[in-house]
Order: sequence, then structure tokens, then C-alpha cells
Amino acid sequence: MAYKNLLLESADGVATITINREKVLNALNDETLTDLSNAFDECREDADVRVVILTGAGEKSFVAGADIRELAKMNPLSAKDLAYRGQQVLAKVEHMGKPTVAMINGFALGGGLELALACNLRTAATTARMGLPEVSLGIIPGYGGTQRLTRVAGPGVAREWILTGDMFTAEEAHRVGVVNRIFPPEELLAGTMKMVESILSRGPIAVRFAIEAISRGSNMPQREGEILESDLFGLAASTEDMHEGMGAFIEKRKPNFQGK
Ligand code: DAK
Repeated sequence: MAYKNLLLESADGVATITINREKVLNALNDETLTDLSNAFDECREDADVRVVILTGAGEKSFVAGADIRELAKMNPLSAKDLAYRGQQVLAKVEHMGKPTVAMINGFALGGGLELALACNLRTAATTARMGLPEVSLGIIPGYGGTQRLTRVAGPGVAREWILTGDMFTAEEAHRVGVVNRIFPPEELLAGTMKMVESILSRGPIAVRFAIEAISRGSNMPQREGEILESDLFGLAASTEDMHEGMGAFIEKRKPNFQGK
């Protein structure tokens, strides 16, 4: 599929989606949201894609937020439509069922950080800056930021980030758990790929079940989450991958998972 505002490349099980509006620091306009929605559909349906990396074009920015020029034209009705569509796209990212990594190469602000928070994992360049500055525009985060930041880093961090609207360094984001790993900018891709390669070497079905248990389970009371976990555990025990993984351990060799 041809995309207007993003690039989609795929090799060796890894799809890389690059948001490509460098002139406006990869701000998310309506067209870009549509592109993202279609690209995540394409990655979900492509059996060769096992992990998705999402990043921004250029060295300066991941995504500097929703496109403020477009937002400035909102009326209550179009704001509601935009909110609904944006939330649907981010839900699609969150629930695509394959591991997703936001590789934050620069500014991740507002809707940009919210998009990164919808991914399963986040890596960042040490030069990246992150925040939810919506209150400085007289609005609040509208793409799930109040909910996902709270779940990722806890209500204390979410209150500080959202109420101050301040920008935080990658180091601070790492310290409070907003990003999983940080790397000097020139090592960001290699460091991210190392993490991705670990995931690719594991049982693909087990990885998908683990994502489901964590994502769905974190919205459930603990006991129900544990029941979901035991159901998925039982399903994992029905796979050839389980026999391969355990057989390989016993035979002291590397497993050769088939995703079956
Ligand atoms: N939108 C549109 N253009 C942007 C932009 C943005 N978010 N961010 C940067 N640009 C543009 C700049 O206008 C500039 O364009 P020209 O003037 O060259 O034409 C170009 O990108 C380069 O930016 P700067 O010249 O400003 O670059 P600096 O290095 O000086 O500053 C900066 C970098 C990231 C600190 C600065 O650009 C900045 O503060 N940008 C805005 C950050 C921000 O406030 N982002 C928006 C957060 S609010 C909703 C759901 C969600 C949302 C909204 C609604 N609904 C439910 C309806 C989300 C809202 C947000 O994301």
C-alpha cells in the first residue's frame, strides 16, 4: 500500500514504520493517522512480520504531537470525531497482537508520546525529550495519555508529567519507567535491534500470549488476570513450540520455533 506520510519497510521479520513529516517534526495530522491505521493493519495481516518498530524521520523528532495547525481549527463536533478516530488508531496499535517497539529518536510530545505509550516497549536516544504539554495549550491529553502513562509509570509520575506539561529528558523517562532502554543516538537502532532480536529468538506464540496476558490483564482485577494467565498458559501447552522449547533445553541445543 502507498502511504503519504510514512515509510513502511520490512525485513527478516521486522517491520519498521517511519512517520515522515520531518518539516513539522512528524506532527500527527489526520492523513498521518489514516496512514498509521492502514500500516498497522498491513503489519498485523502480514505473517512474515513478527515485530513492529515505530519511529520518526530525521534526528530531531519522533512525533512532536498532534498537528497544532489542524487542532486550532477544531470545533466541538470535529474534536469529538478526531478524538474517536485517534483513540481507535491507538487502540489498534495497542491491541495488534504482535510486539511493538516505539524507537524514540527525538521529541515525543503530546500525541507523539501517547502513540509511543500505546506500543508494548519504548527505547529512546539519550537526546530525546518527552512530555505531555497539552495543559499549556489549554487542553488535556486526548489519546489515552492520562490512562496509559498512569498504567506504565504510576499515578505519581502521570500527575507530575501531565499537570506541569514540562519536557523530560530520556534519562528521567528511563528512571521512572516511561522508556525501557536508552542509547546514545548513534546506537539507538543497534540497541533497539538487539532487544528485538531477543524477542524474535523466543517462541512466537508464547510472546503473543504474554502480550495479551499483560495488556488485557492490566485492565482486570488481579484474580481475573491470573485466570486469563492460566487459560493462556493452557493454550501455550497445546503448541508444538512448547515441545520444541523444552526439548531443546533437555537436548542442550537452540530451539527452532515454528510458531505452531
Ligand atoms: N504541530 C504542527 N507543527 C509543528 C508541531 C506540531 N505539534 N511541532 C512543531 N511543528 C513545526 C513548527 O511549527 C515548525 O514549523 P515552521 O515554523 O518551520 O513552518 C517546525 O515544526 C519546526 O519546529 P520549531 O521551529 O518549533 O522547532 P524548535 O526546535 O524550535 O522547537 C519543539 C521544537 C518541539 C520544542 C517545538 O516545535 C514545540 O514546542 N512544538 C509543539 C509541541 C507541542 O505542544 N505538541 C502538541 C502537544 S498537544 C485530541 C487528542 C490528542 C491531541 C489533541 C486532540 N483529540 C482527542 C481531539 C494531542 C494533542 C497534542 O499532541
